[in-house]
Amino acid sequence: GSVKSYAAVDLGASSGRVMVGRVGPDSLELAEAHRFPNRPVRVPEGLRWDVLGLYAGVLEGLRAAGRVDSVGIDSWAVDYGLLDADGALLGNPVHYRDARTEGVAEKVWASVPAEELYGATGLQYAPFNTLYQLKADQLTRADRLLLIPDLLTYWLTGEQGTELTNASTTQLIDPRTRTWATVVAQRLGIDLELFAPLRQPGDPAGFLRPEVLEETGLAGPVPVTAVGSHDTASAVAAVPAADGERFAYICTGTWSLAGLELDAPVLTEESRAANFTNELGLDGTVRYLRNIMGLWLLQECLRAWGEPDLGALLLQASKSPALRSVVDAGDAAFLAPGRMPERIAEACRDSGQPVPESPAHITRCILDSLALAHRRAVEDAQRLADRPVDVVHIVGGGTRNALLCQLTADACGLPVVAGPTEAAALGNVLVQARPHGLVRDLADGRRLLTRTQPLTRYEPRGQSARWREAEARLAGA
Ligand code: LFR
Repeated sequence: GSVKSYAAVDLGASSGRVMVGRVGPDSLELAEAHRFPNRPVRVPEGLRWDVLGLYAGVLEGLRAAGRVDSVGIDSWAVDYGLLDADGALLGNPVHYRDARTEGVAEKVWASVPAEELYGATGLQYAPFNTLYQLKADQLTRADRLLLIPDLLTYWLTGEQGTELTNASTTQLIDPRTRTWATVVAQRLGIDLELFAPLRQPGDPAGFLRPEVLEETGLAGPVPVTAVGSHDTASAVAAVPAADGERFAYICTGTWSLAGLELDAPVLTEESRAANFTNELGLDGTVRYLRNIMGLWLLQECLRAWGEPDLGALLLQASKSPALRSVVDAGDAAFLAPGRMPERIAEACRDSGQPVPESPAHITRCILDSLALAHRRAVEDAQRLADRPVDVVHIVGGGTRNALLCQLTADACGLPVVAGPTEAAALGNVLVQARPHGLVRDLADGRRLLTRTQPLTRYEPRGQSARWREAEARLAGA
């Protein structure tokens, strides 16, 4: 028939899921086949991903998904597995929150100054960019590096590649030419032969191996399609913007990724100083955005508090005094796990603000701070790219948090359109539907989303003076 089914594997920092998207000429439905936790593991040598556990979850999900016309995988960015000459994995992939990259960037900048690196790669500074991780690793036995989605694709199909949107987070891609930054790599002594050839979203990535078919009970052949394998690239592809709409987006989840979709990178010194990144999106686009700590701040507090009921906590937070204390939710000081309520309290104390004590007050502080960081990112992006917007789209897990959406509308002084929640999986599905002629391009996919996905609109409540005051308070701190 004309309706096709796609399995979208979407791996986030705290959970993985296999979703089944059914796409027809004028229909798009998404259902969950399997969801599993993603628990980073702390061993004596540091923080590691349980990548075999994730792969087992993927196989279980494919079994639950049943007959599909193709499979696509996206995940968080920057991390990778190293393989030996026989293609065997050398150790567990290191978690981007691991401390081994401390001080590495400074050493890299001694060879290629930060300004030059930004001019060549357009990537924000983050201690975990693949480039810095590579410089912290022992590579002597490594023959090949595969980014996480490419590693899982390799295990499914036996074929190796490096998908472009995720490759753009390595700091080894030139966002103008959309290929390897060979000069930078050379100057830093990084052998680009370590990487498998680049693959574009929409490219075929092989077929499920016979052993995988057997384990999942699927009948072959089942093709795997390269999608925007960086979860944020897939999520941005699923921003339900109307034709011609001038929009900013915020992809919410463990992180908030806030910015604009552009057709060319912004590589100015001002942009570097503001720590905006130029990651690559679908169809020649650039994801011009800033990383904000996101709901990680709340997730870590919930963990510290023994996982209380979130709904009740958010209700209390909504009744707590607004903007009493705010912290800089863009601050890399919040990157590492542990002691989050204390760290937030300390940040408030150090900046001379009231110290939030109760979980409700700390939660309110986090949500106010996130909304404020959203406001700053949306404003900075418009100014730095010279591209004004009329609306902010929020996609991802944070769309379930009505308070965060409303506060973001208030802080930005712009209407917020919230949804879809499973944006990354939808963006993944929409790319898989392209080879079947069901979706032509980004705009076509977005038309389908606006027609089929439930969206919630939040109007700003006209309190811009209060947000300006909070912003000034933070800047003065
Ligand atoms: C979001 C995300 C961000 C990236 C961070 C680390 O899931 O992919 O885009 O900066 O995780 O990989």
